[in-house]
Amino acid sequence: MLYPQMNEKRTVFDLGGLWNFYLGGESLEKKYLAEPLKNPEKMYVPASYNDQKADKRYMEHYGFVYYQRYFSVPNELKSKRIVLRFGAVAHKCVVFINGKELINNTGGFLPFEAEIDPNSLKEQNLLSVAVDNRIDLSTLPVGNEVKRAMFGDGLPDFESVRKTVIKNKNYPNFDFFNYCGINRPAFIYTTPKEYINDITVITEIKNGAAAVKVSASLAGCEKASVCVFDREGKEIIHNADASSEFVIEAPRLWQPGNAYLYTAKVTCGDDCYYQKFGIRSVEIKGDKFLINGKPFYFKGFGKHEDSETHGRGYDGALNVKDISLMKWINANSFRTSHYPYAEEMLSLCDEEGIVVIGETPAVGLGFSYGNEAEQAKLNARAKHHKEVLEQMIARDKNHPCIVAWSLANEPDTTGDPDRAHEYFKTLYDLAHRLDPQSRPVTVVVCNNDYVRDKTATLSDMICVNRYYGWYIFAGDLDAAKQAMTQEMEYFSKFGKPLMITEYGADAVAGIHSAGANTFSEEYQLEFYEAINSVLDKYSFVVGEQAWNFADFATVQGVMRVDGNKKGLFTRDRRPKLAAHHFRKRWGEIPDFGYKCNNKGE
Ligand code: GCB
Repeated sequence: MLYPQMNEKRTVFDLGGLWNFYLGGESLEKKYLAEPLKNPEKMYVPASYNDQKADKRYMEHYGFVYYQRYFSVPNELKSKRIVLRFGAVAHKCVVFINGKELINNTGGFLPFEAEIDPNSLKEQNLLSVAVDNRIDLSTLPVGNEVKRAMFGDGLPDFESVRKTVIKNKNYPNFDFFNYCGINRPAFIYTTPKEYINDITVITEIKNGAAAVKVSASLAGCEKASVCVFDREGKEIIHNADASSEFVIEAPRLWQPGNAYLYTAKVTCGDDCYYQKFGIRSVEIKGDKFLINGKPFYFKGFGKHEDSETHGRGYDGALNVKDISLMKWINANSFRTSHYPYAEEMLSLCDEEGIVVIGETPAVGLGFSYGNEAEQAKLNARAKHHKEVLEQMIARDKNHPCIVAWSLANEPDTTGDPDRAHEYFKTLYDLAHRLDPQSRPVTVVVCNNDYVRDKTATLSDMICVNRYYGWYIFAGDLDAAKQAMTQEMEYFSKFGKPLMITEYGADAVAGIHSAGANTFSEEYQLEFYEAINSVLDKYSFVVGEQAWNFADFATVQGVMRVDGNKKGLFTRDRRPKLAAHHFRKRWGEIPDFGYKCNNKGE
């Protein structure tokens, strides 16, 4: 799916800014879509709504909210194809224009769009969006469905409290705050009536040259042609046929930390689109992960789209800061844990040479729920999982920064190992079939009884989240090292590359302890020193991504001190003690050839 673009044939109008807003209830009320809201509040778009107001009703909301604004389209553009596009609205929404439904969407992390009939437009048009933030067993990410208080087992029966006092609310089966709303940029854009619908770029490096194919899916117009420009804007390929392959001699490669992007201008009839692309290869060979033929070592993070006030909303300045901090700490990569990130962030990573593993929003997956109704929800979720995988690859396929796909984070693959194997086999096959660049595919696992897992054999690279020294053996780093060693010994037998996609300990910034007690910055530092000393012993371990880049918001509860504090940076992006350890360590670990002999093995 192409990102909206302003060029000589296309226009884009940004719908960001102040919208009218109303906090609704559990059922959809069409009057708030069809008619202008009375005495509306103001809410900023793009951003989550939860943290924009002081009142906790916005944080605790369960159900629908309504957004409205007016827009106009200049008369001279009414002969064009006019499209309304949202980057992401979490989690379900219905969109009305002038009292009529235009589109609805399920899934909070990927774009969707619909054509607007120019004849339906007036001078001022009412655009309304109803957004539902509820999560359950059928959604991704997964929500639990118990109306329960945070009381432990074995306490008196609080049934009557549950029934009367405790409001319905979301119980995320995942560890990040369920920030919702119009989280990413919304646009109206125009194209000619006959237009370029999609572009796919495939590159192959052969004997120092690059074979490139830029194919276009066309709507109405016939036969597209391609010109390619280098980074300085010099035309290096003139009017190639979009259906055939051409060669770029002595290409400049896209490399981690040293990005180089070309631009393909695709023209068809009266339309054109400028598609950036990079030339790089990605491949798994034995137990190595190769980028441009060389063994790459992942140094970086699991992250979140999370910040004060914006919540999960798109914040371009913060993204620039985060990438700059990654360079400061000598990281080269991150995983889009636990959902596809904004397209704008991936474009930034393309430019900055940051390596990304793209993850679907499948977090919190279990496979064995009791009754029939729950089973039906699981089936709906399985279908949705395929849809989001398909949409994510369609959206992100051309980004050189993306080098692998993660199908899910920490599904329960050992409760019913055969069922999990069957479930993921379908998804692995689908991802391999859909990706024109054949990137490696993985599932990020974290099972305590990991020997029961049967999905590791399906993965191209094994990805493990592990918290020895925190959830298991908290405060005992000798035991943690031994348990980690035991697990690495087990996985070394698969003959595949393995990456630690999460490990970490909460550290509350400013808590210090000479004895390195849990929750202190010293403990977080010693935790990483201990676990890293184990990882360094195994050459099949091709990467370490600390959990997390920065502190982030979660649900309230006794497990979290004002959110998850496993960040190497605070939520406002100040480095903790352990950040300095990584800055030094990663400064000494090269991007390529770490733990390899001089043959790169
Ligand atoms: C995990 C999850 C991540 C959590 C983290 C933690 O295994 O993948 O979403 O935030 O642990 O800190 O507990």
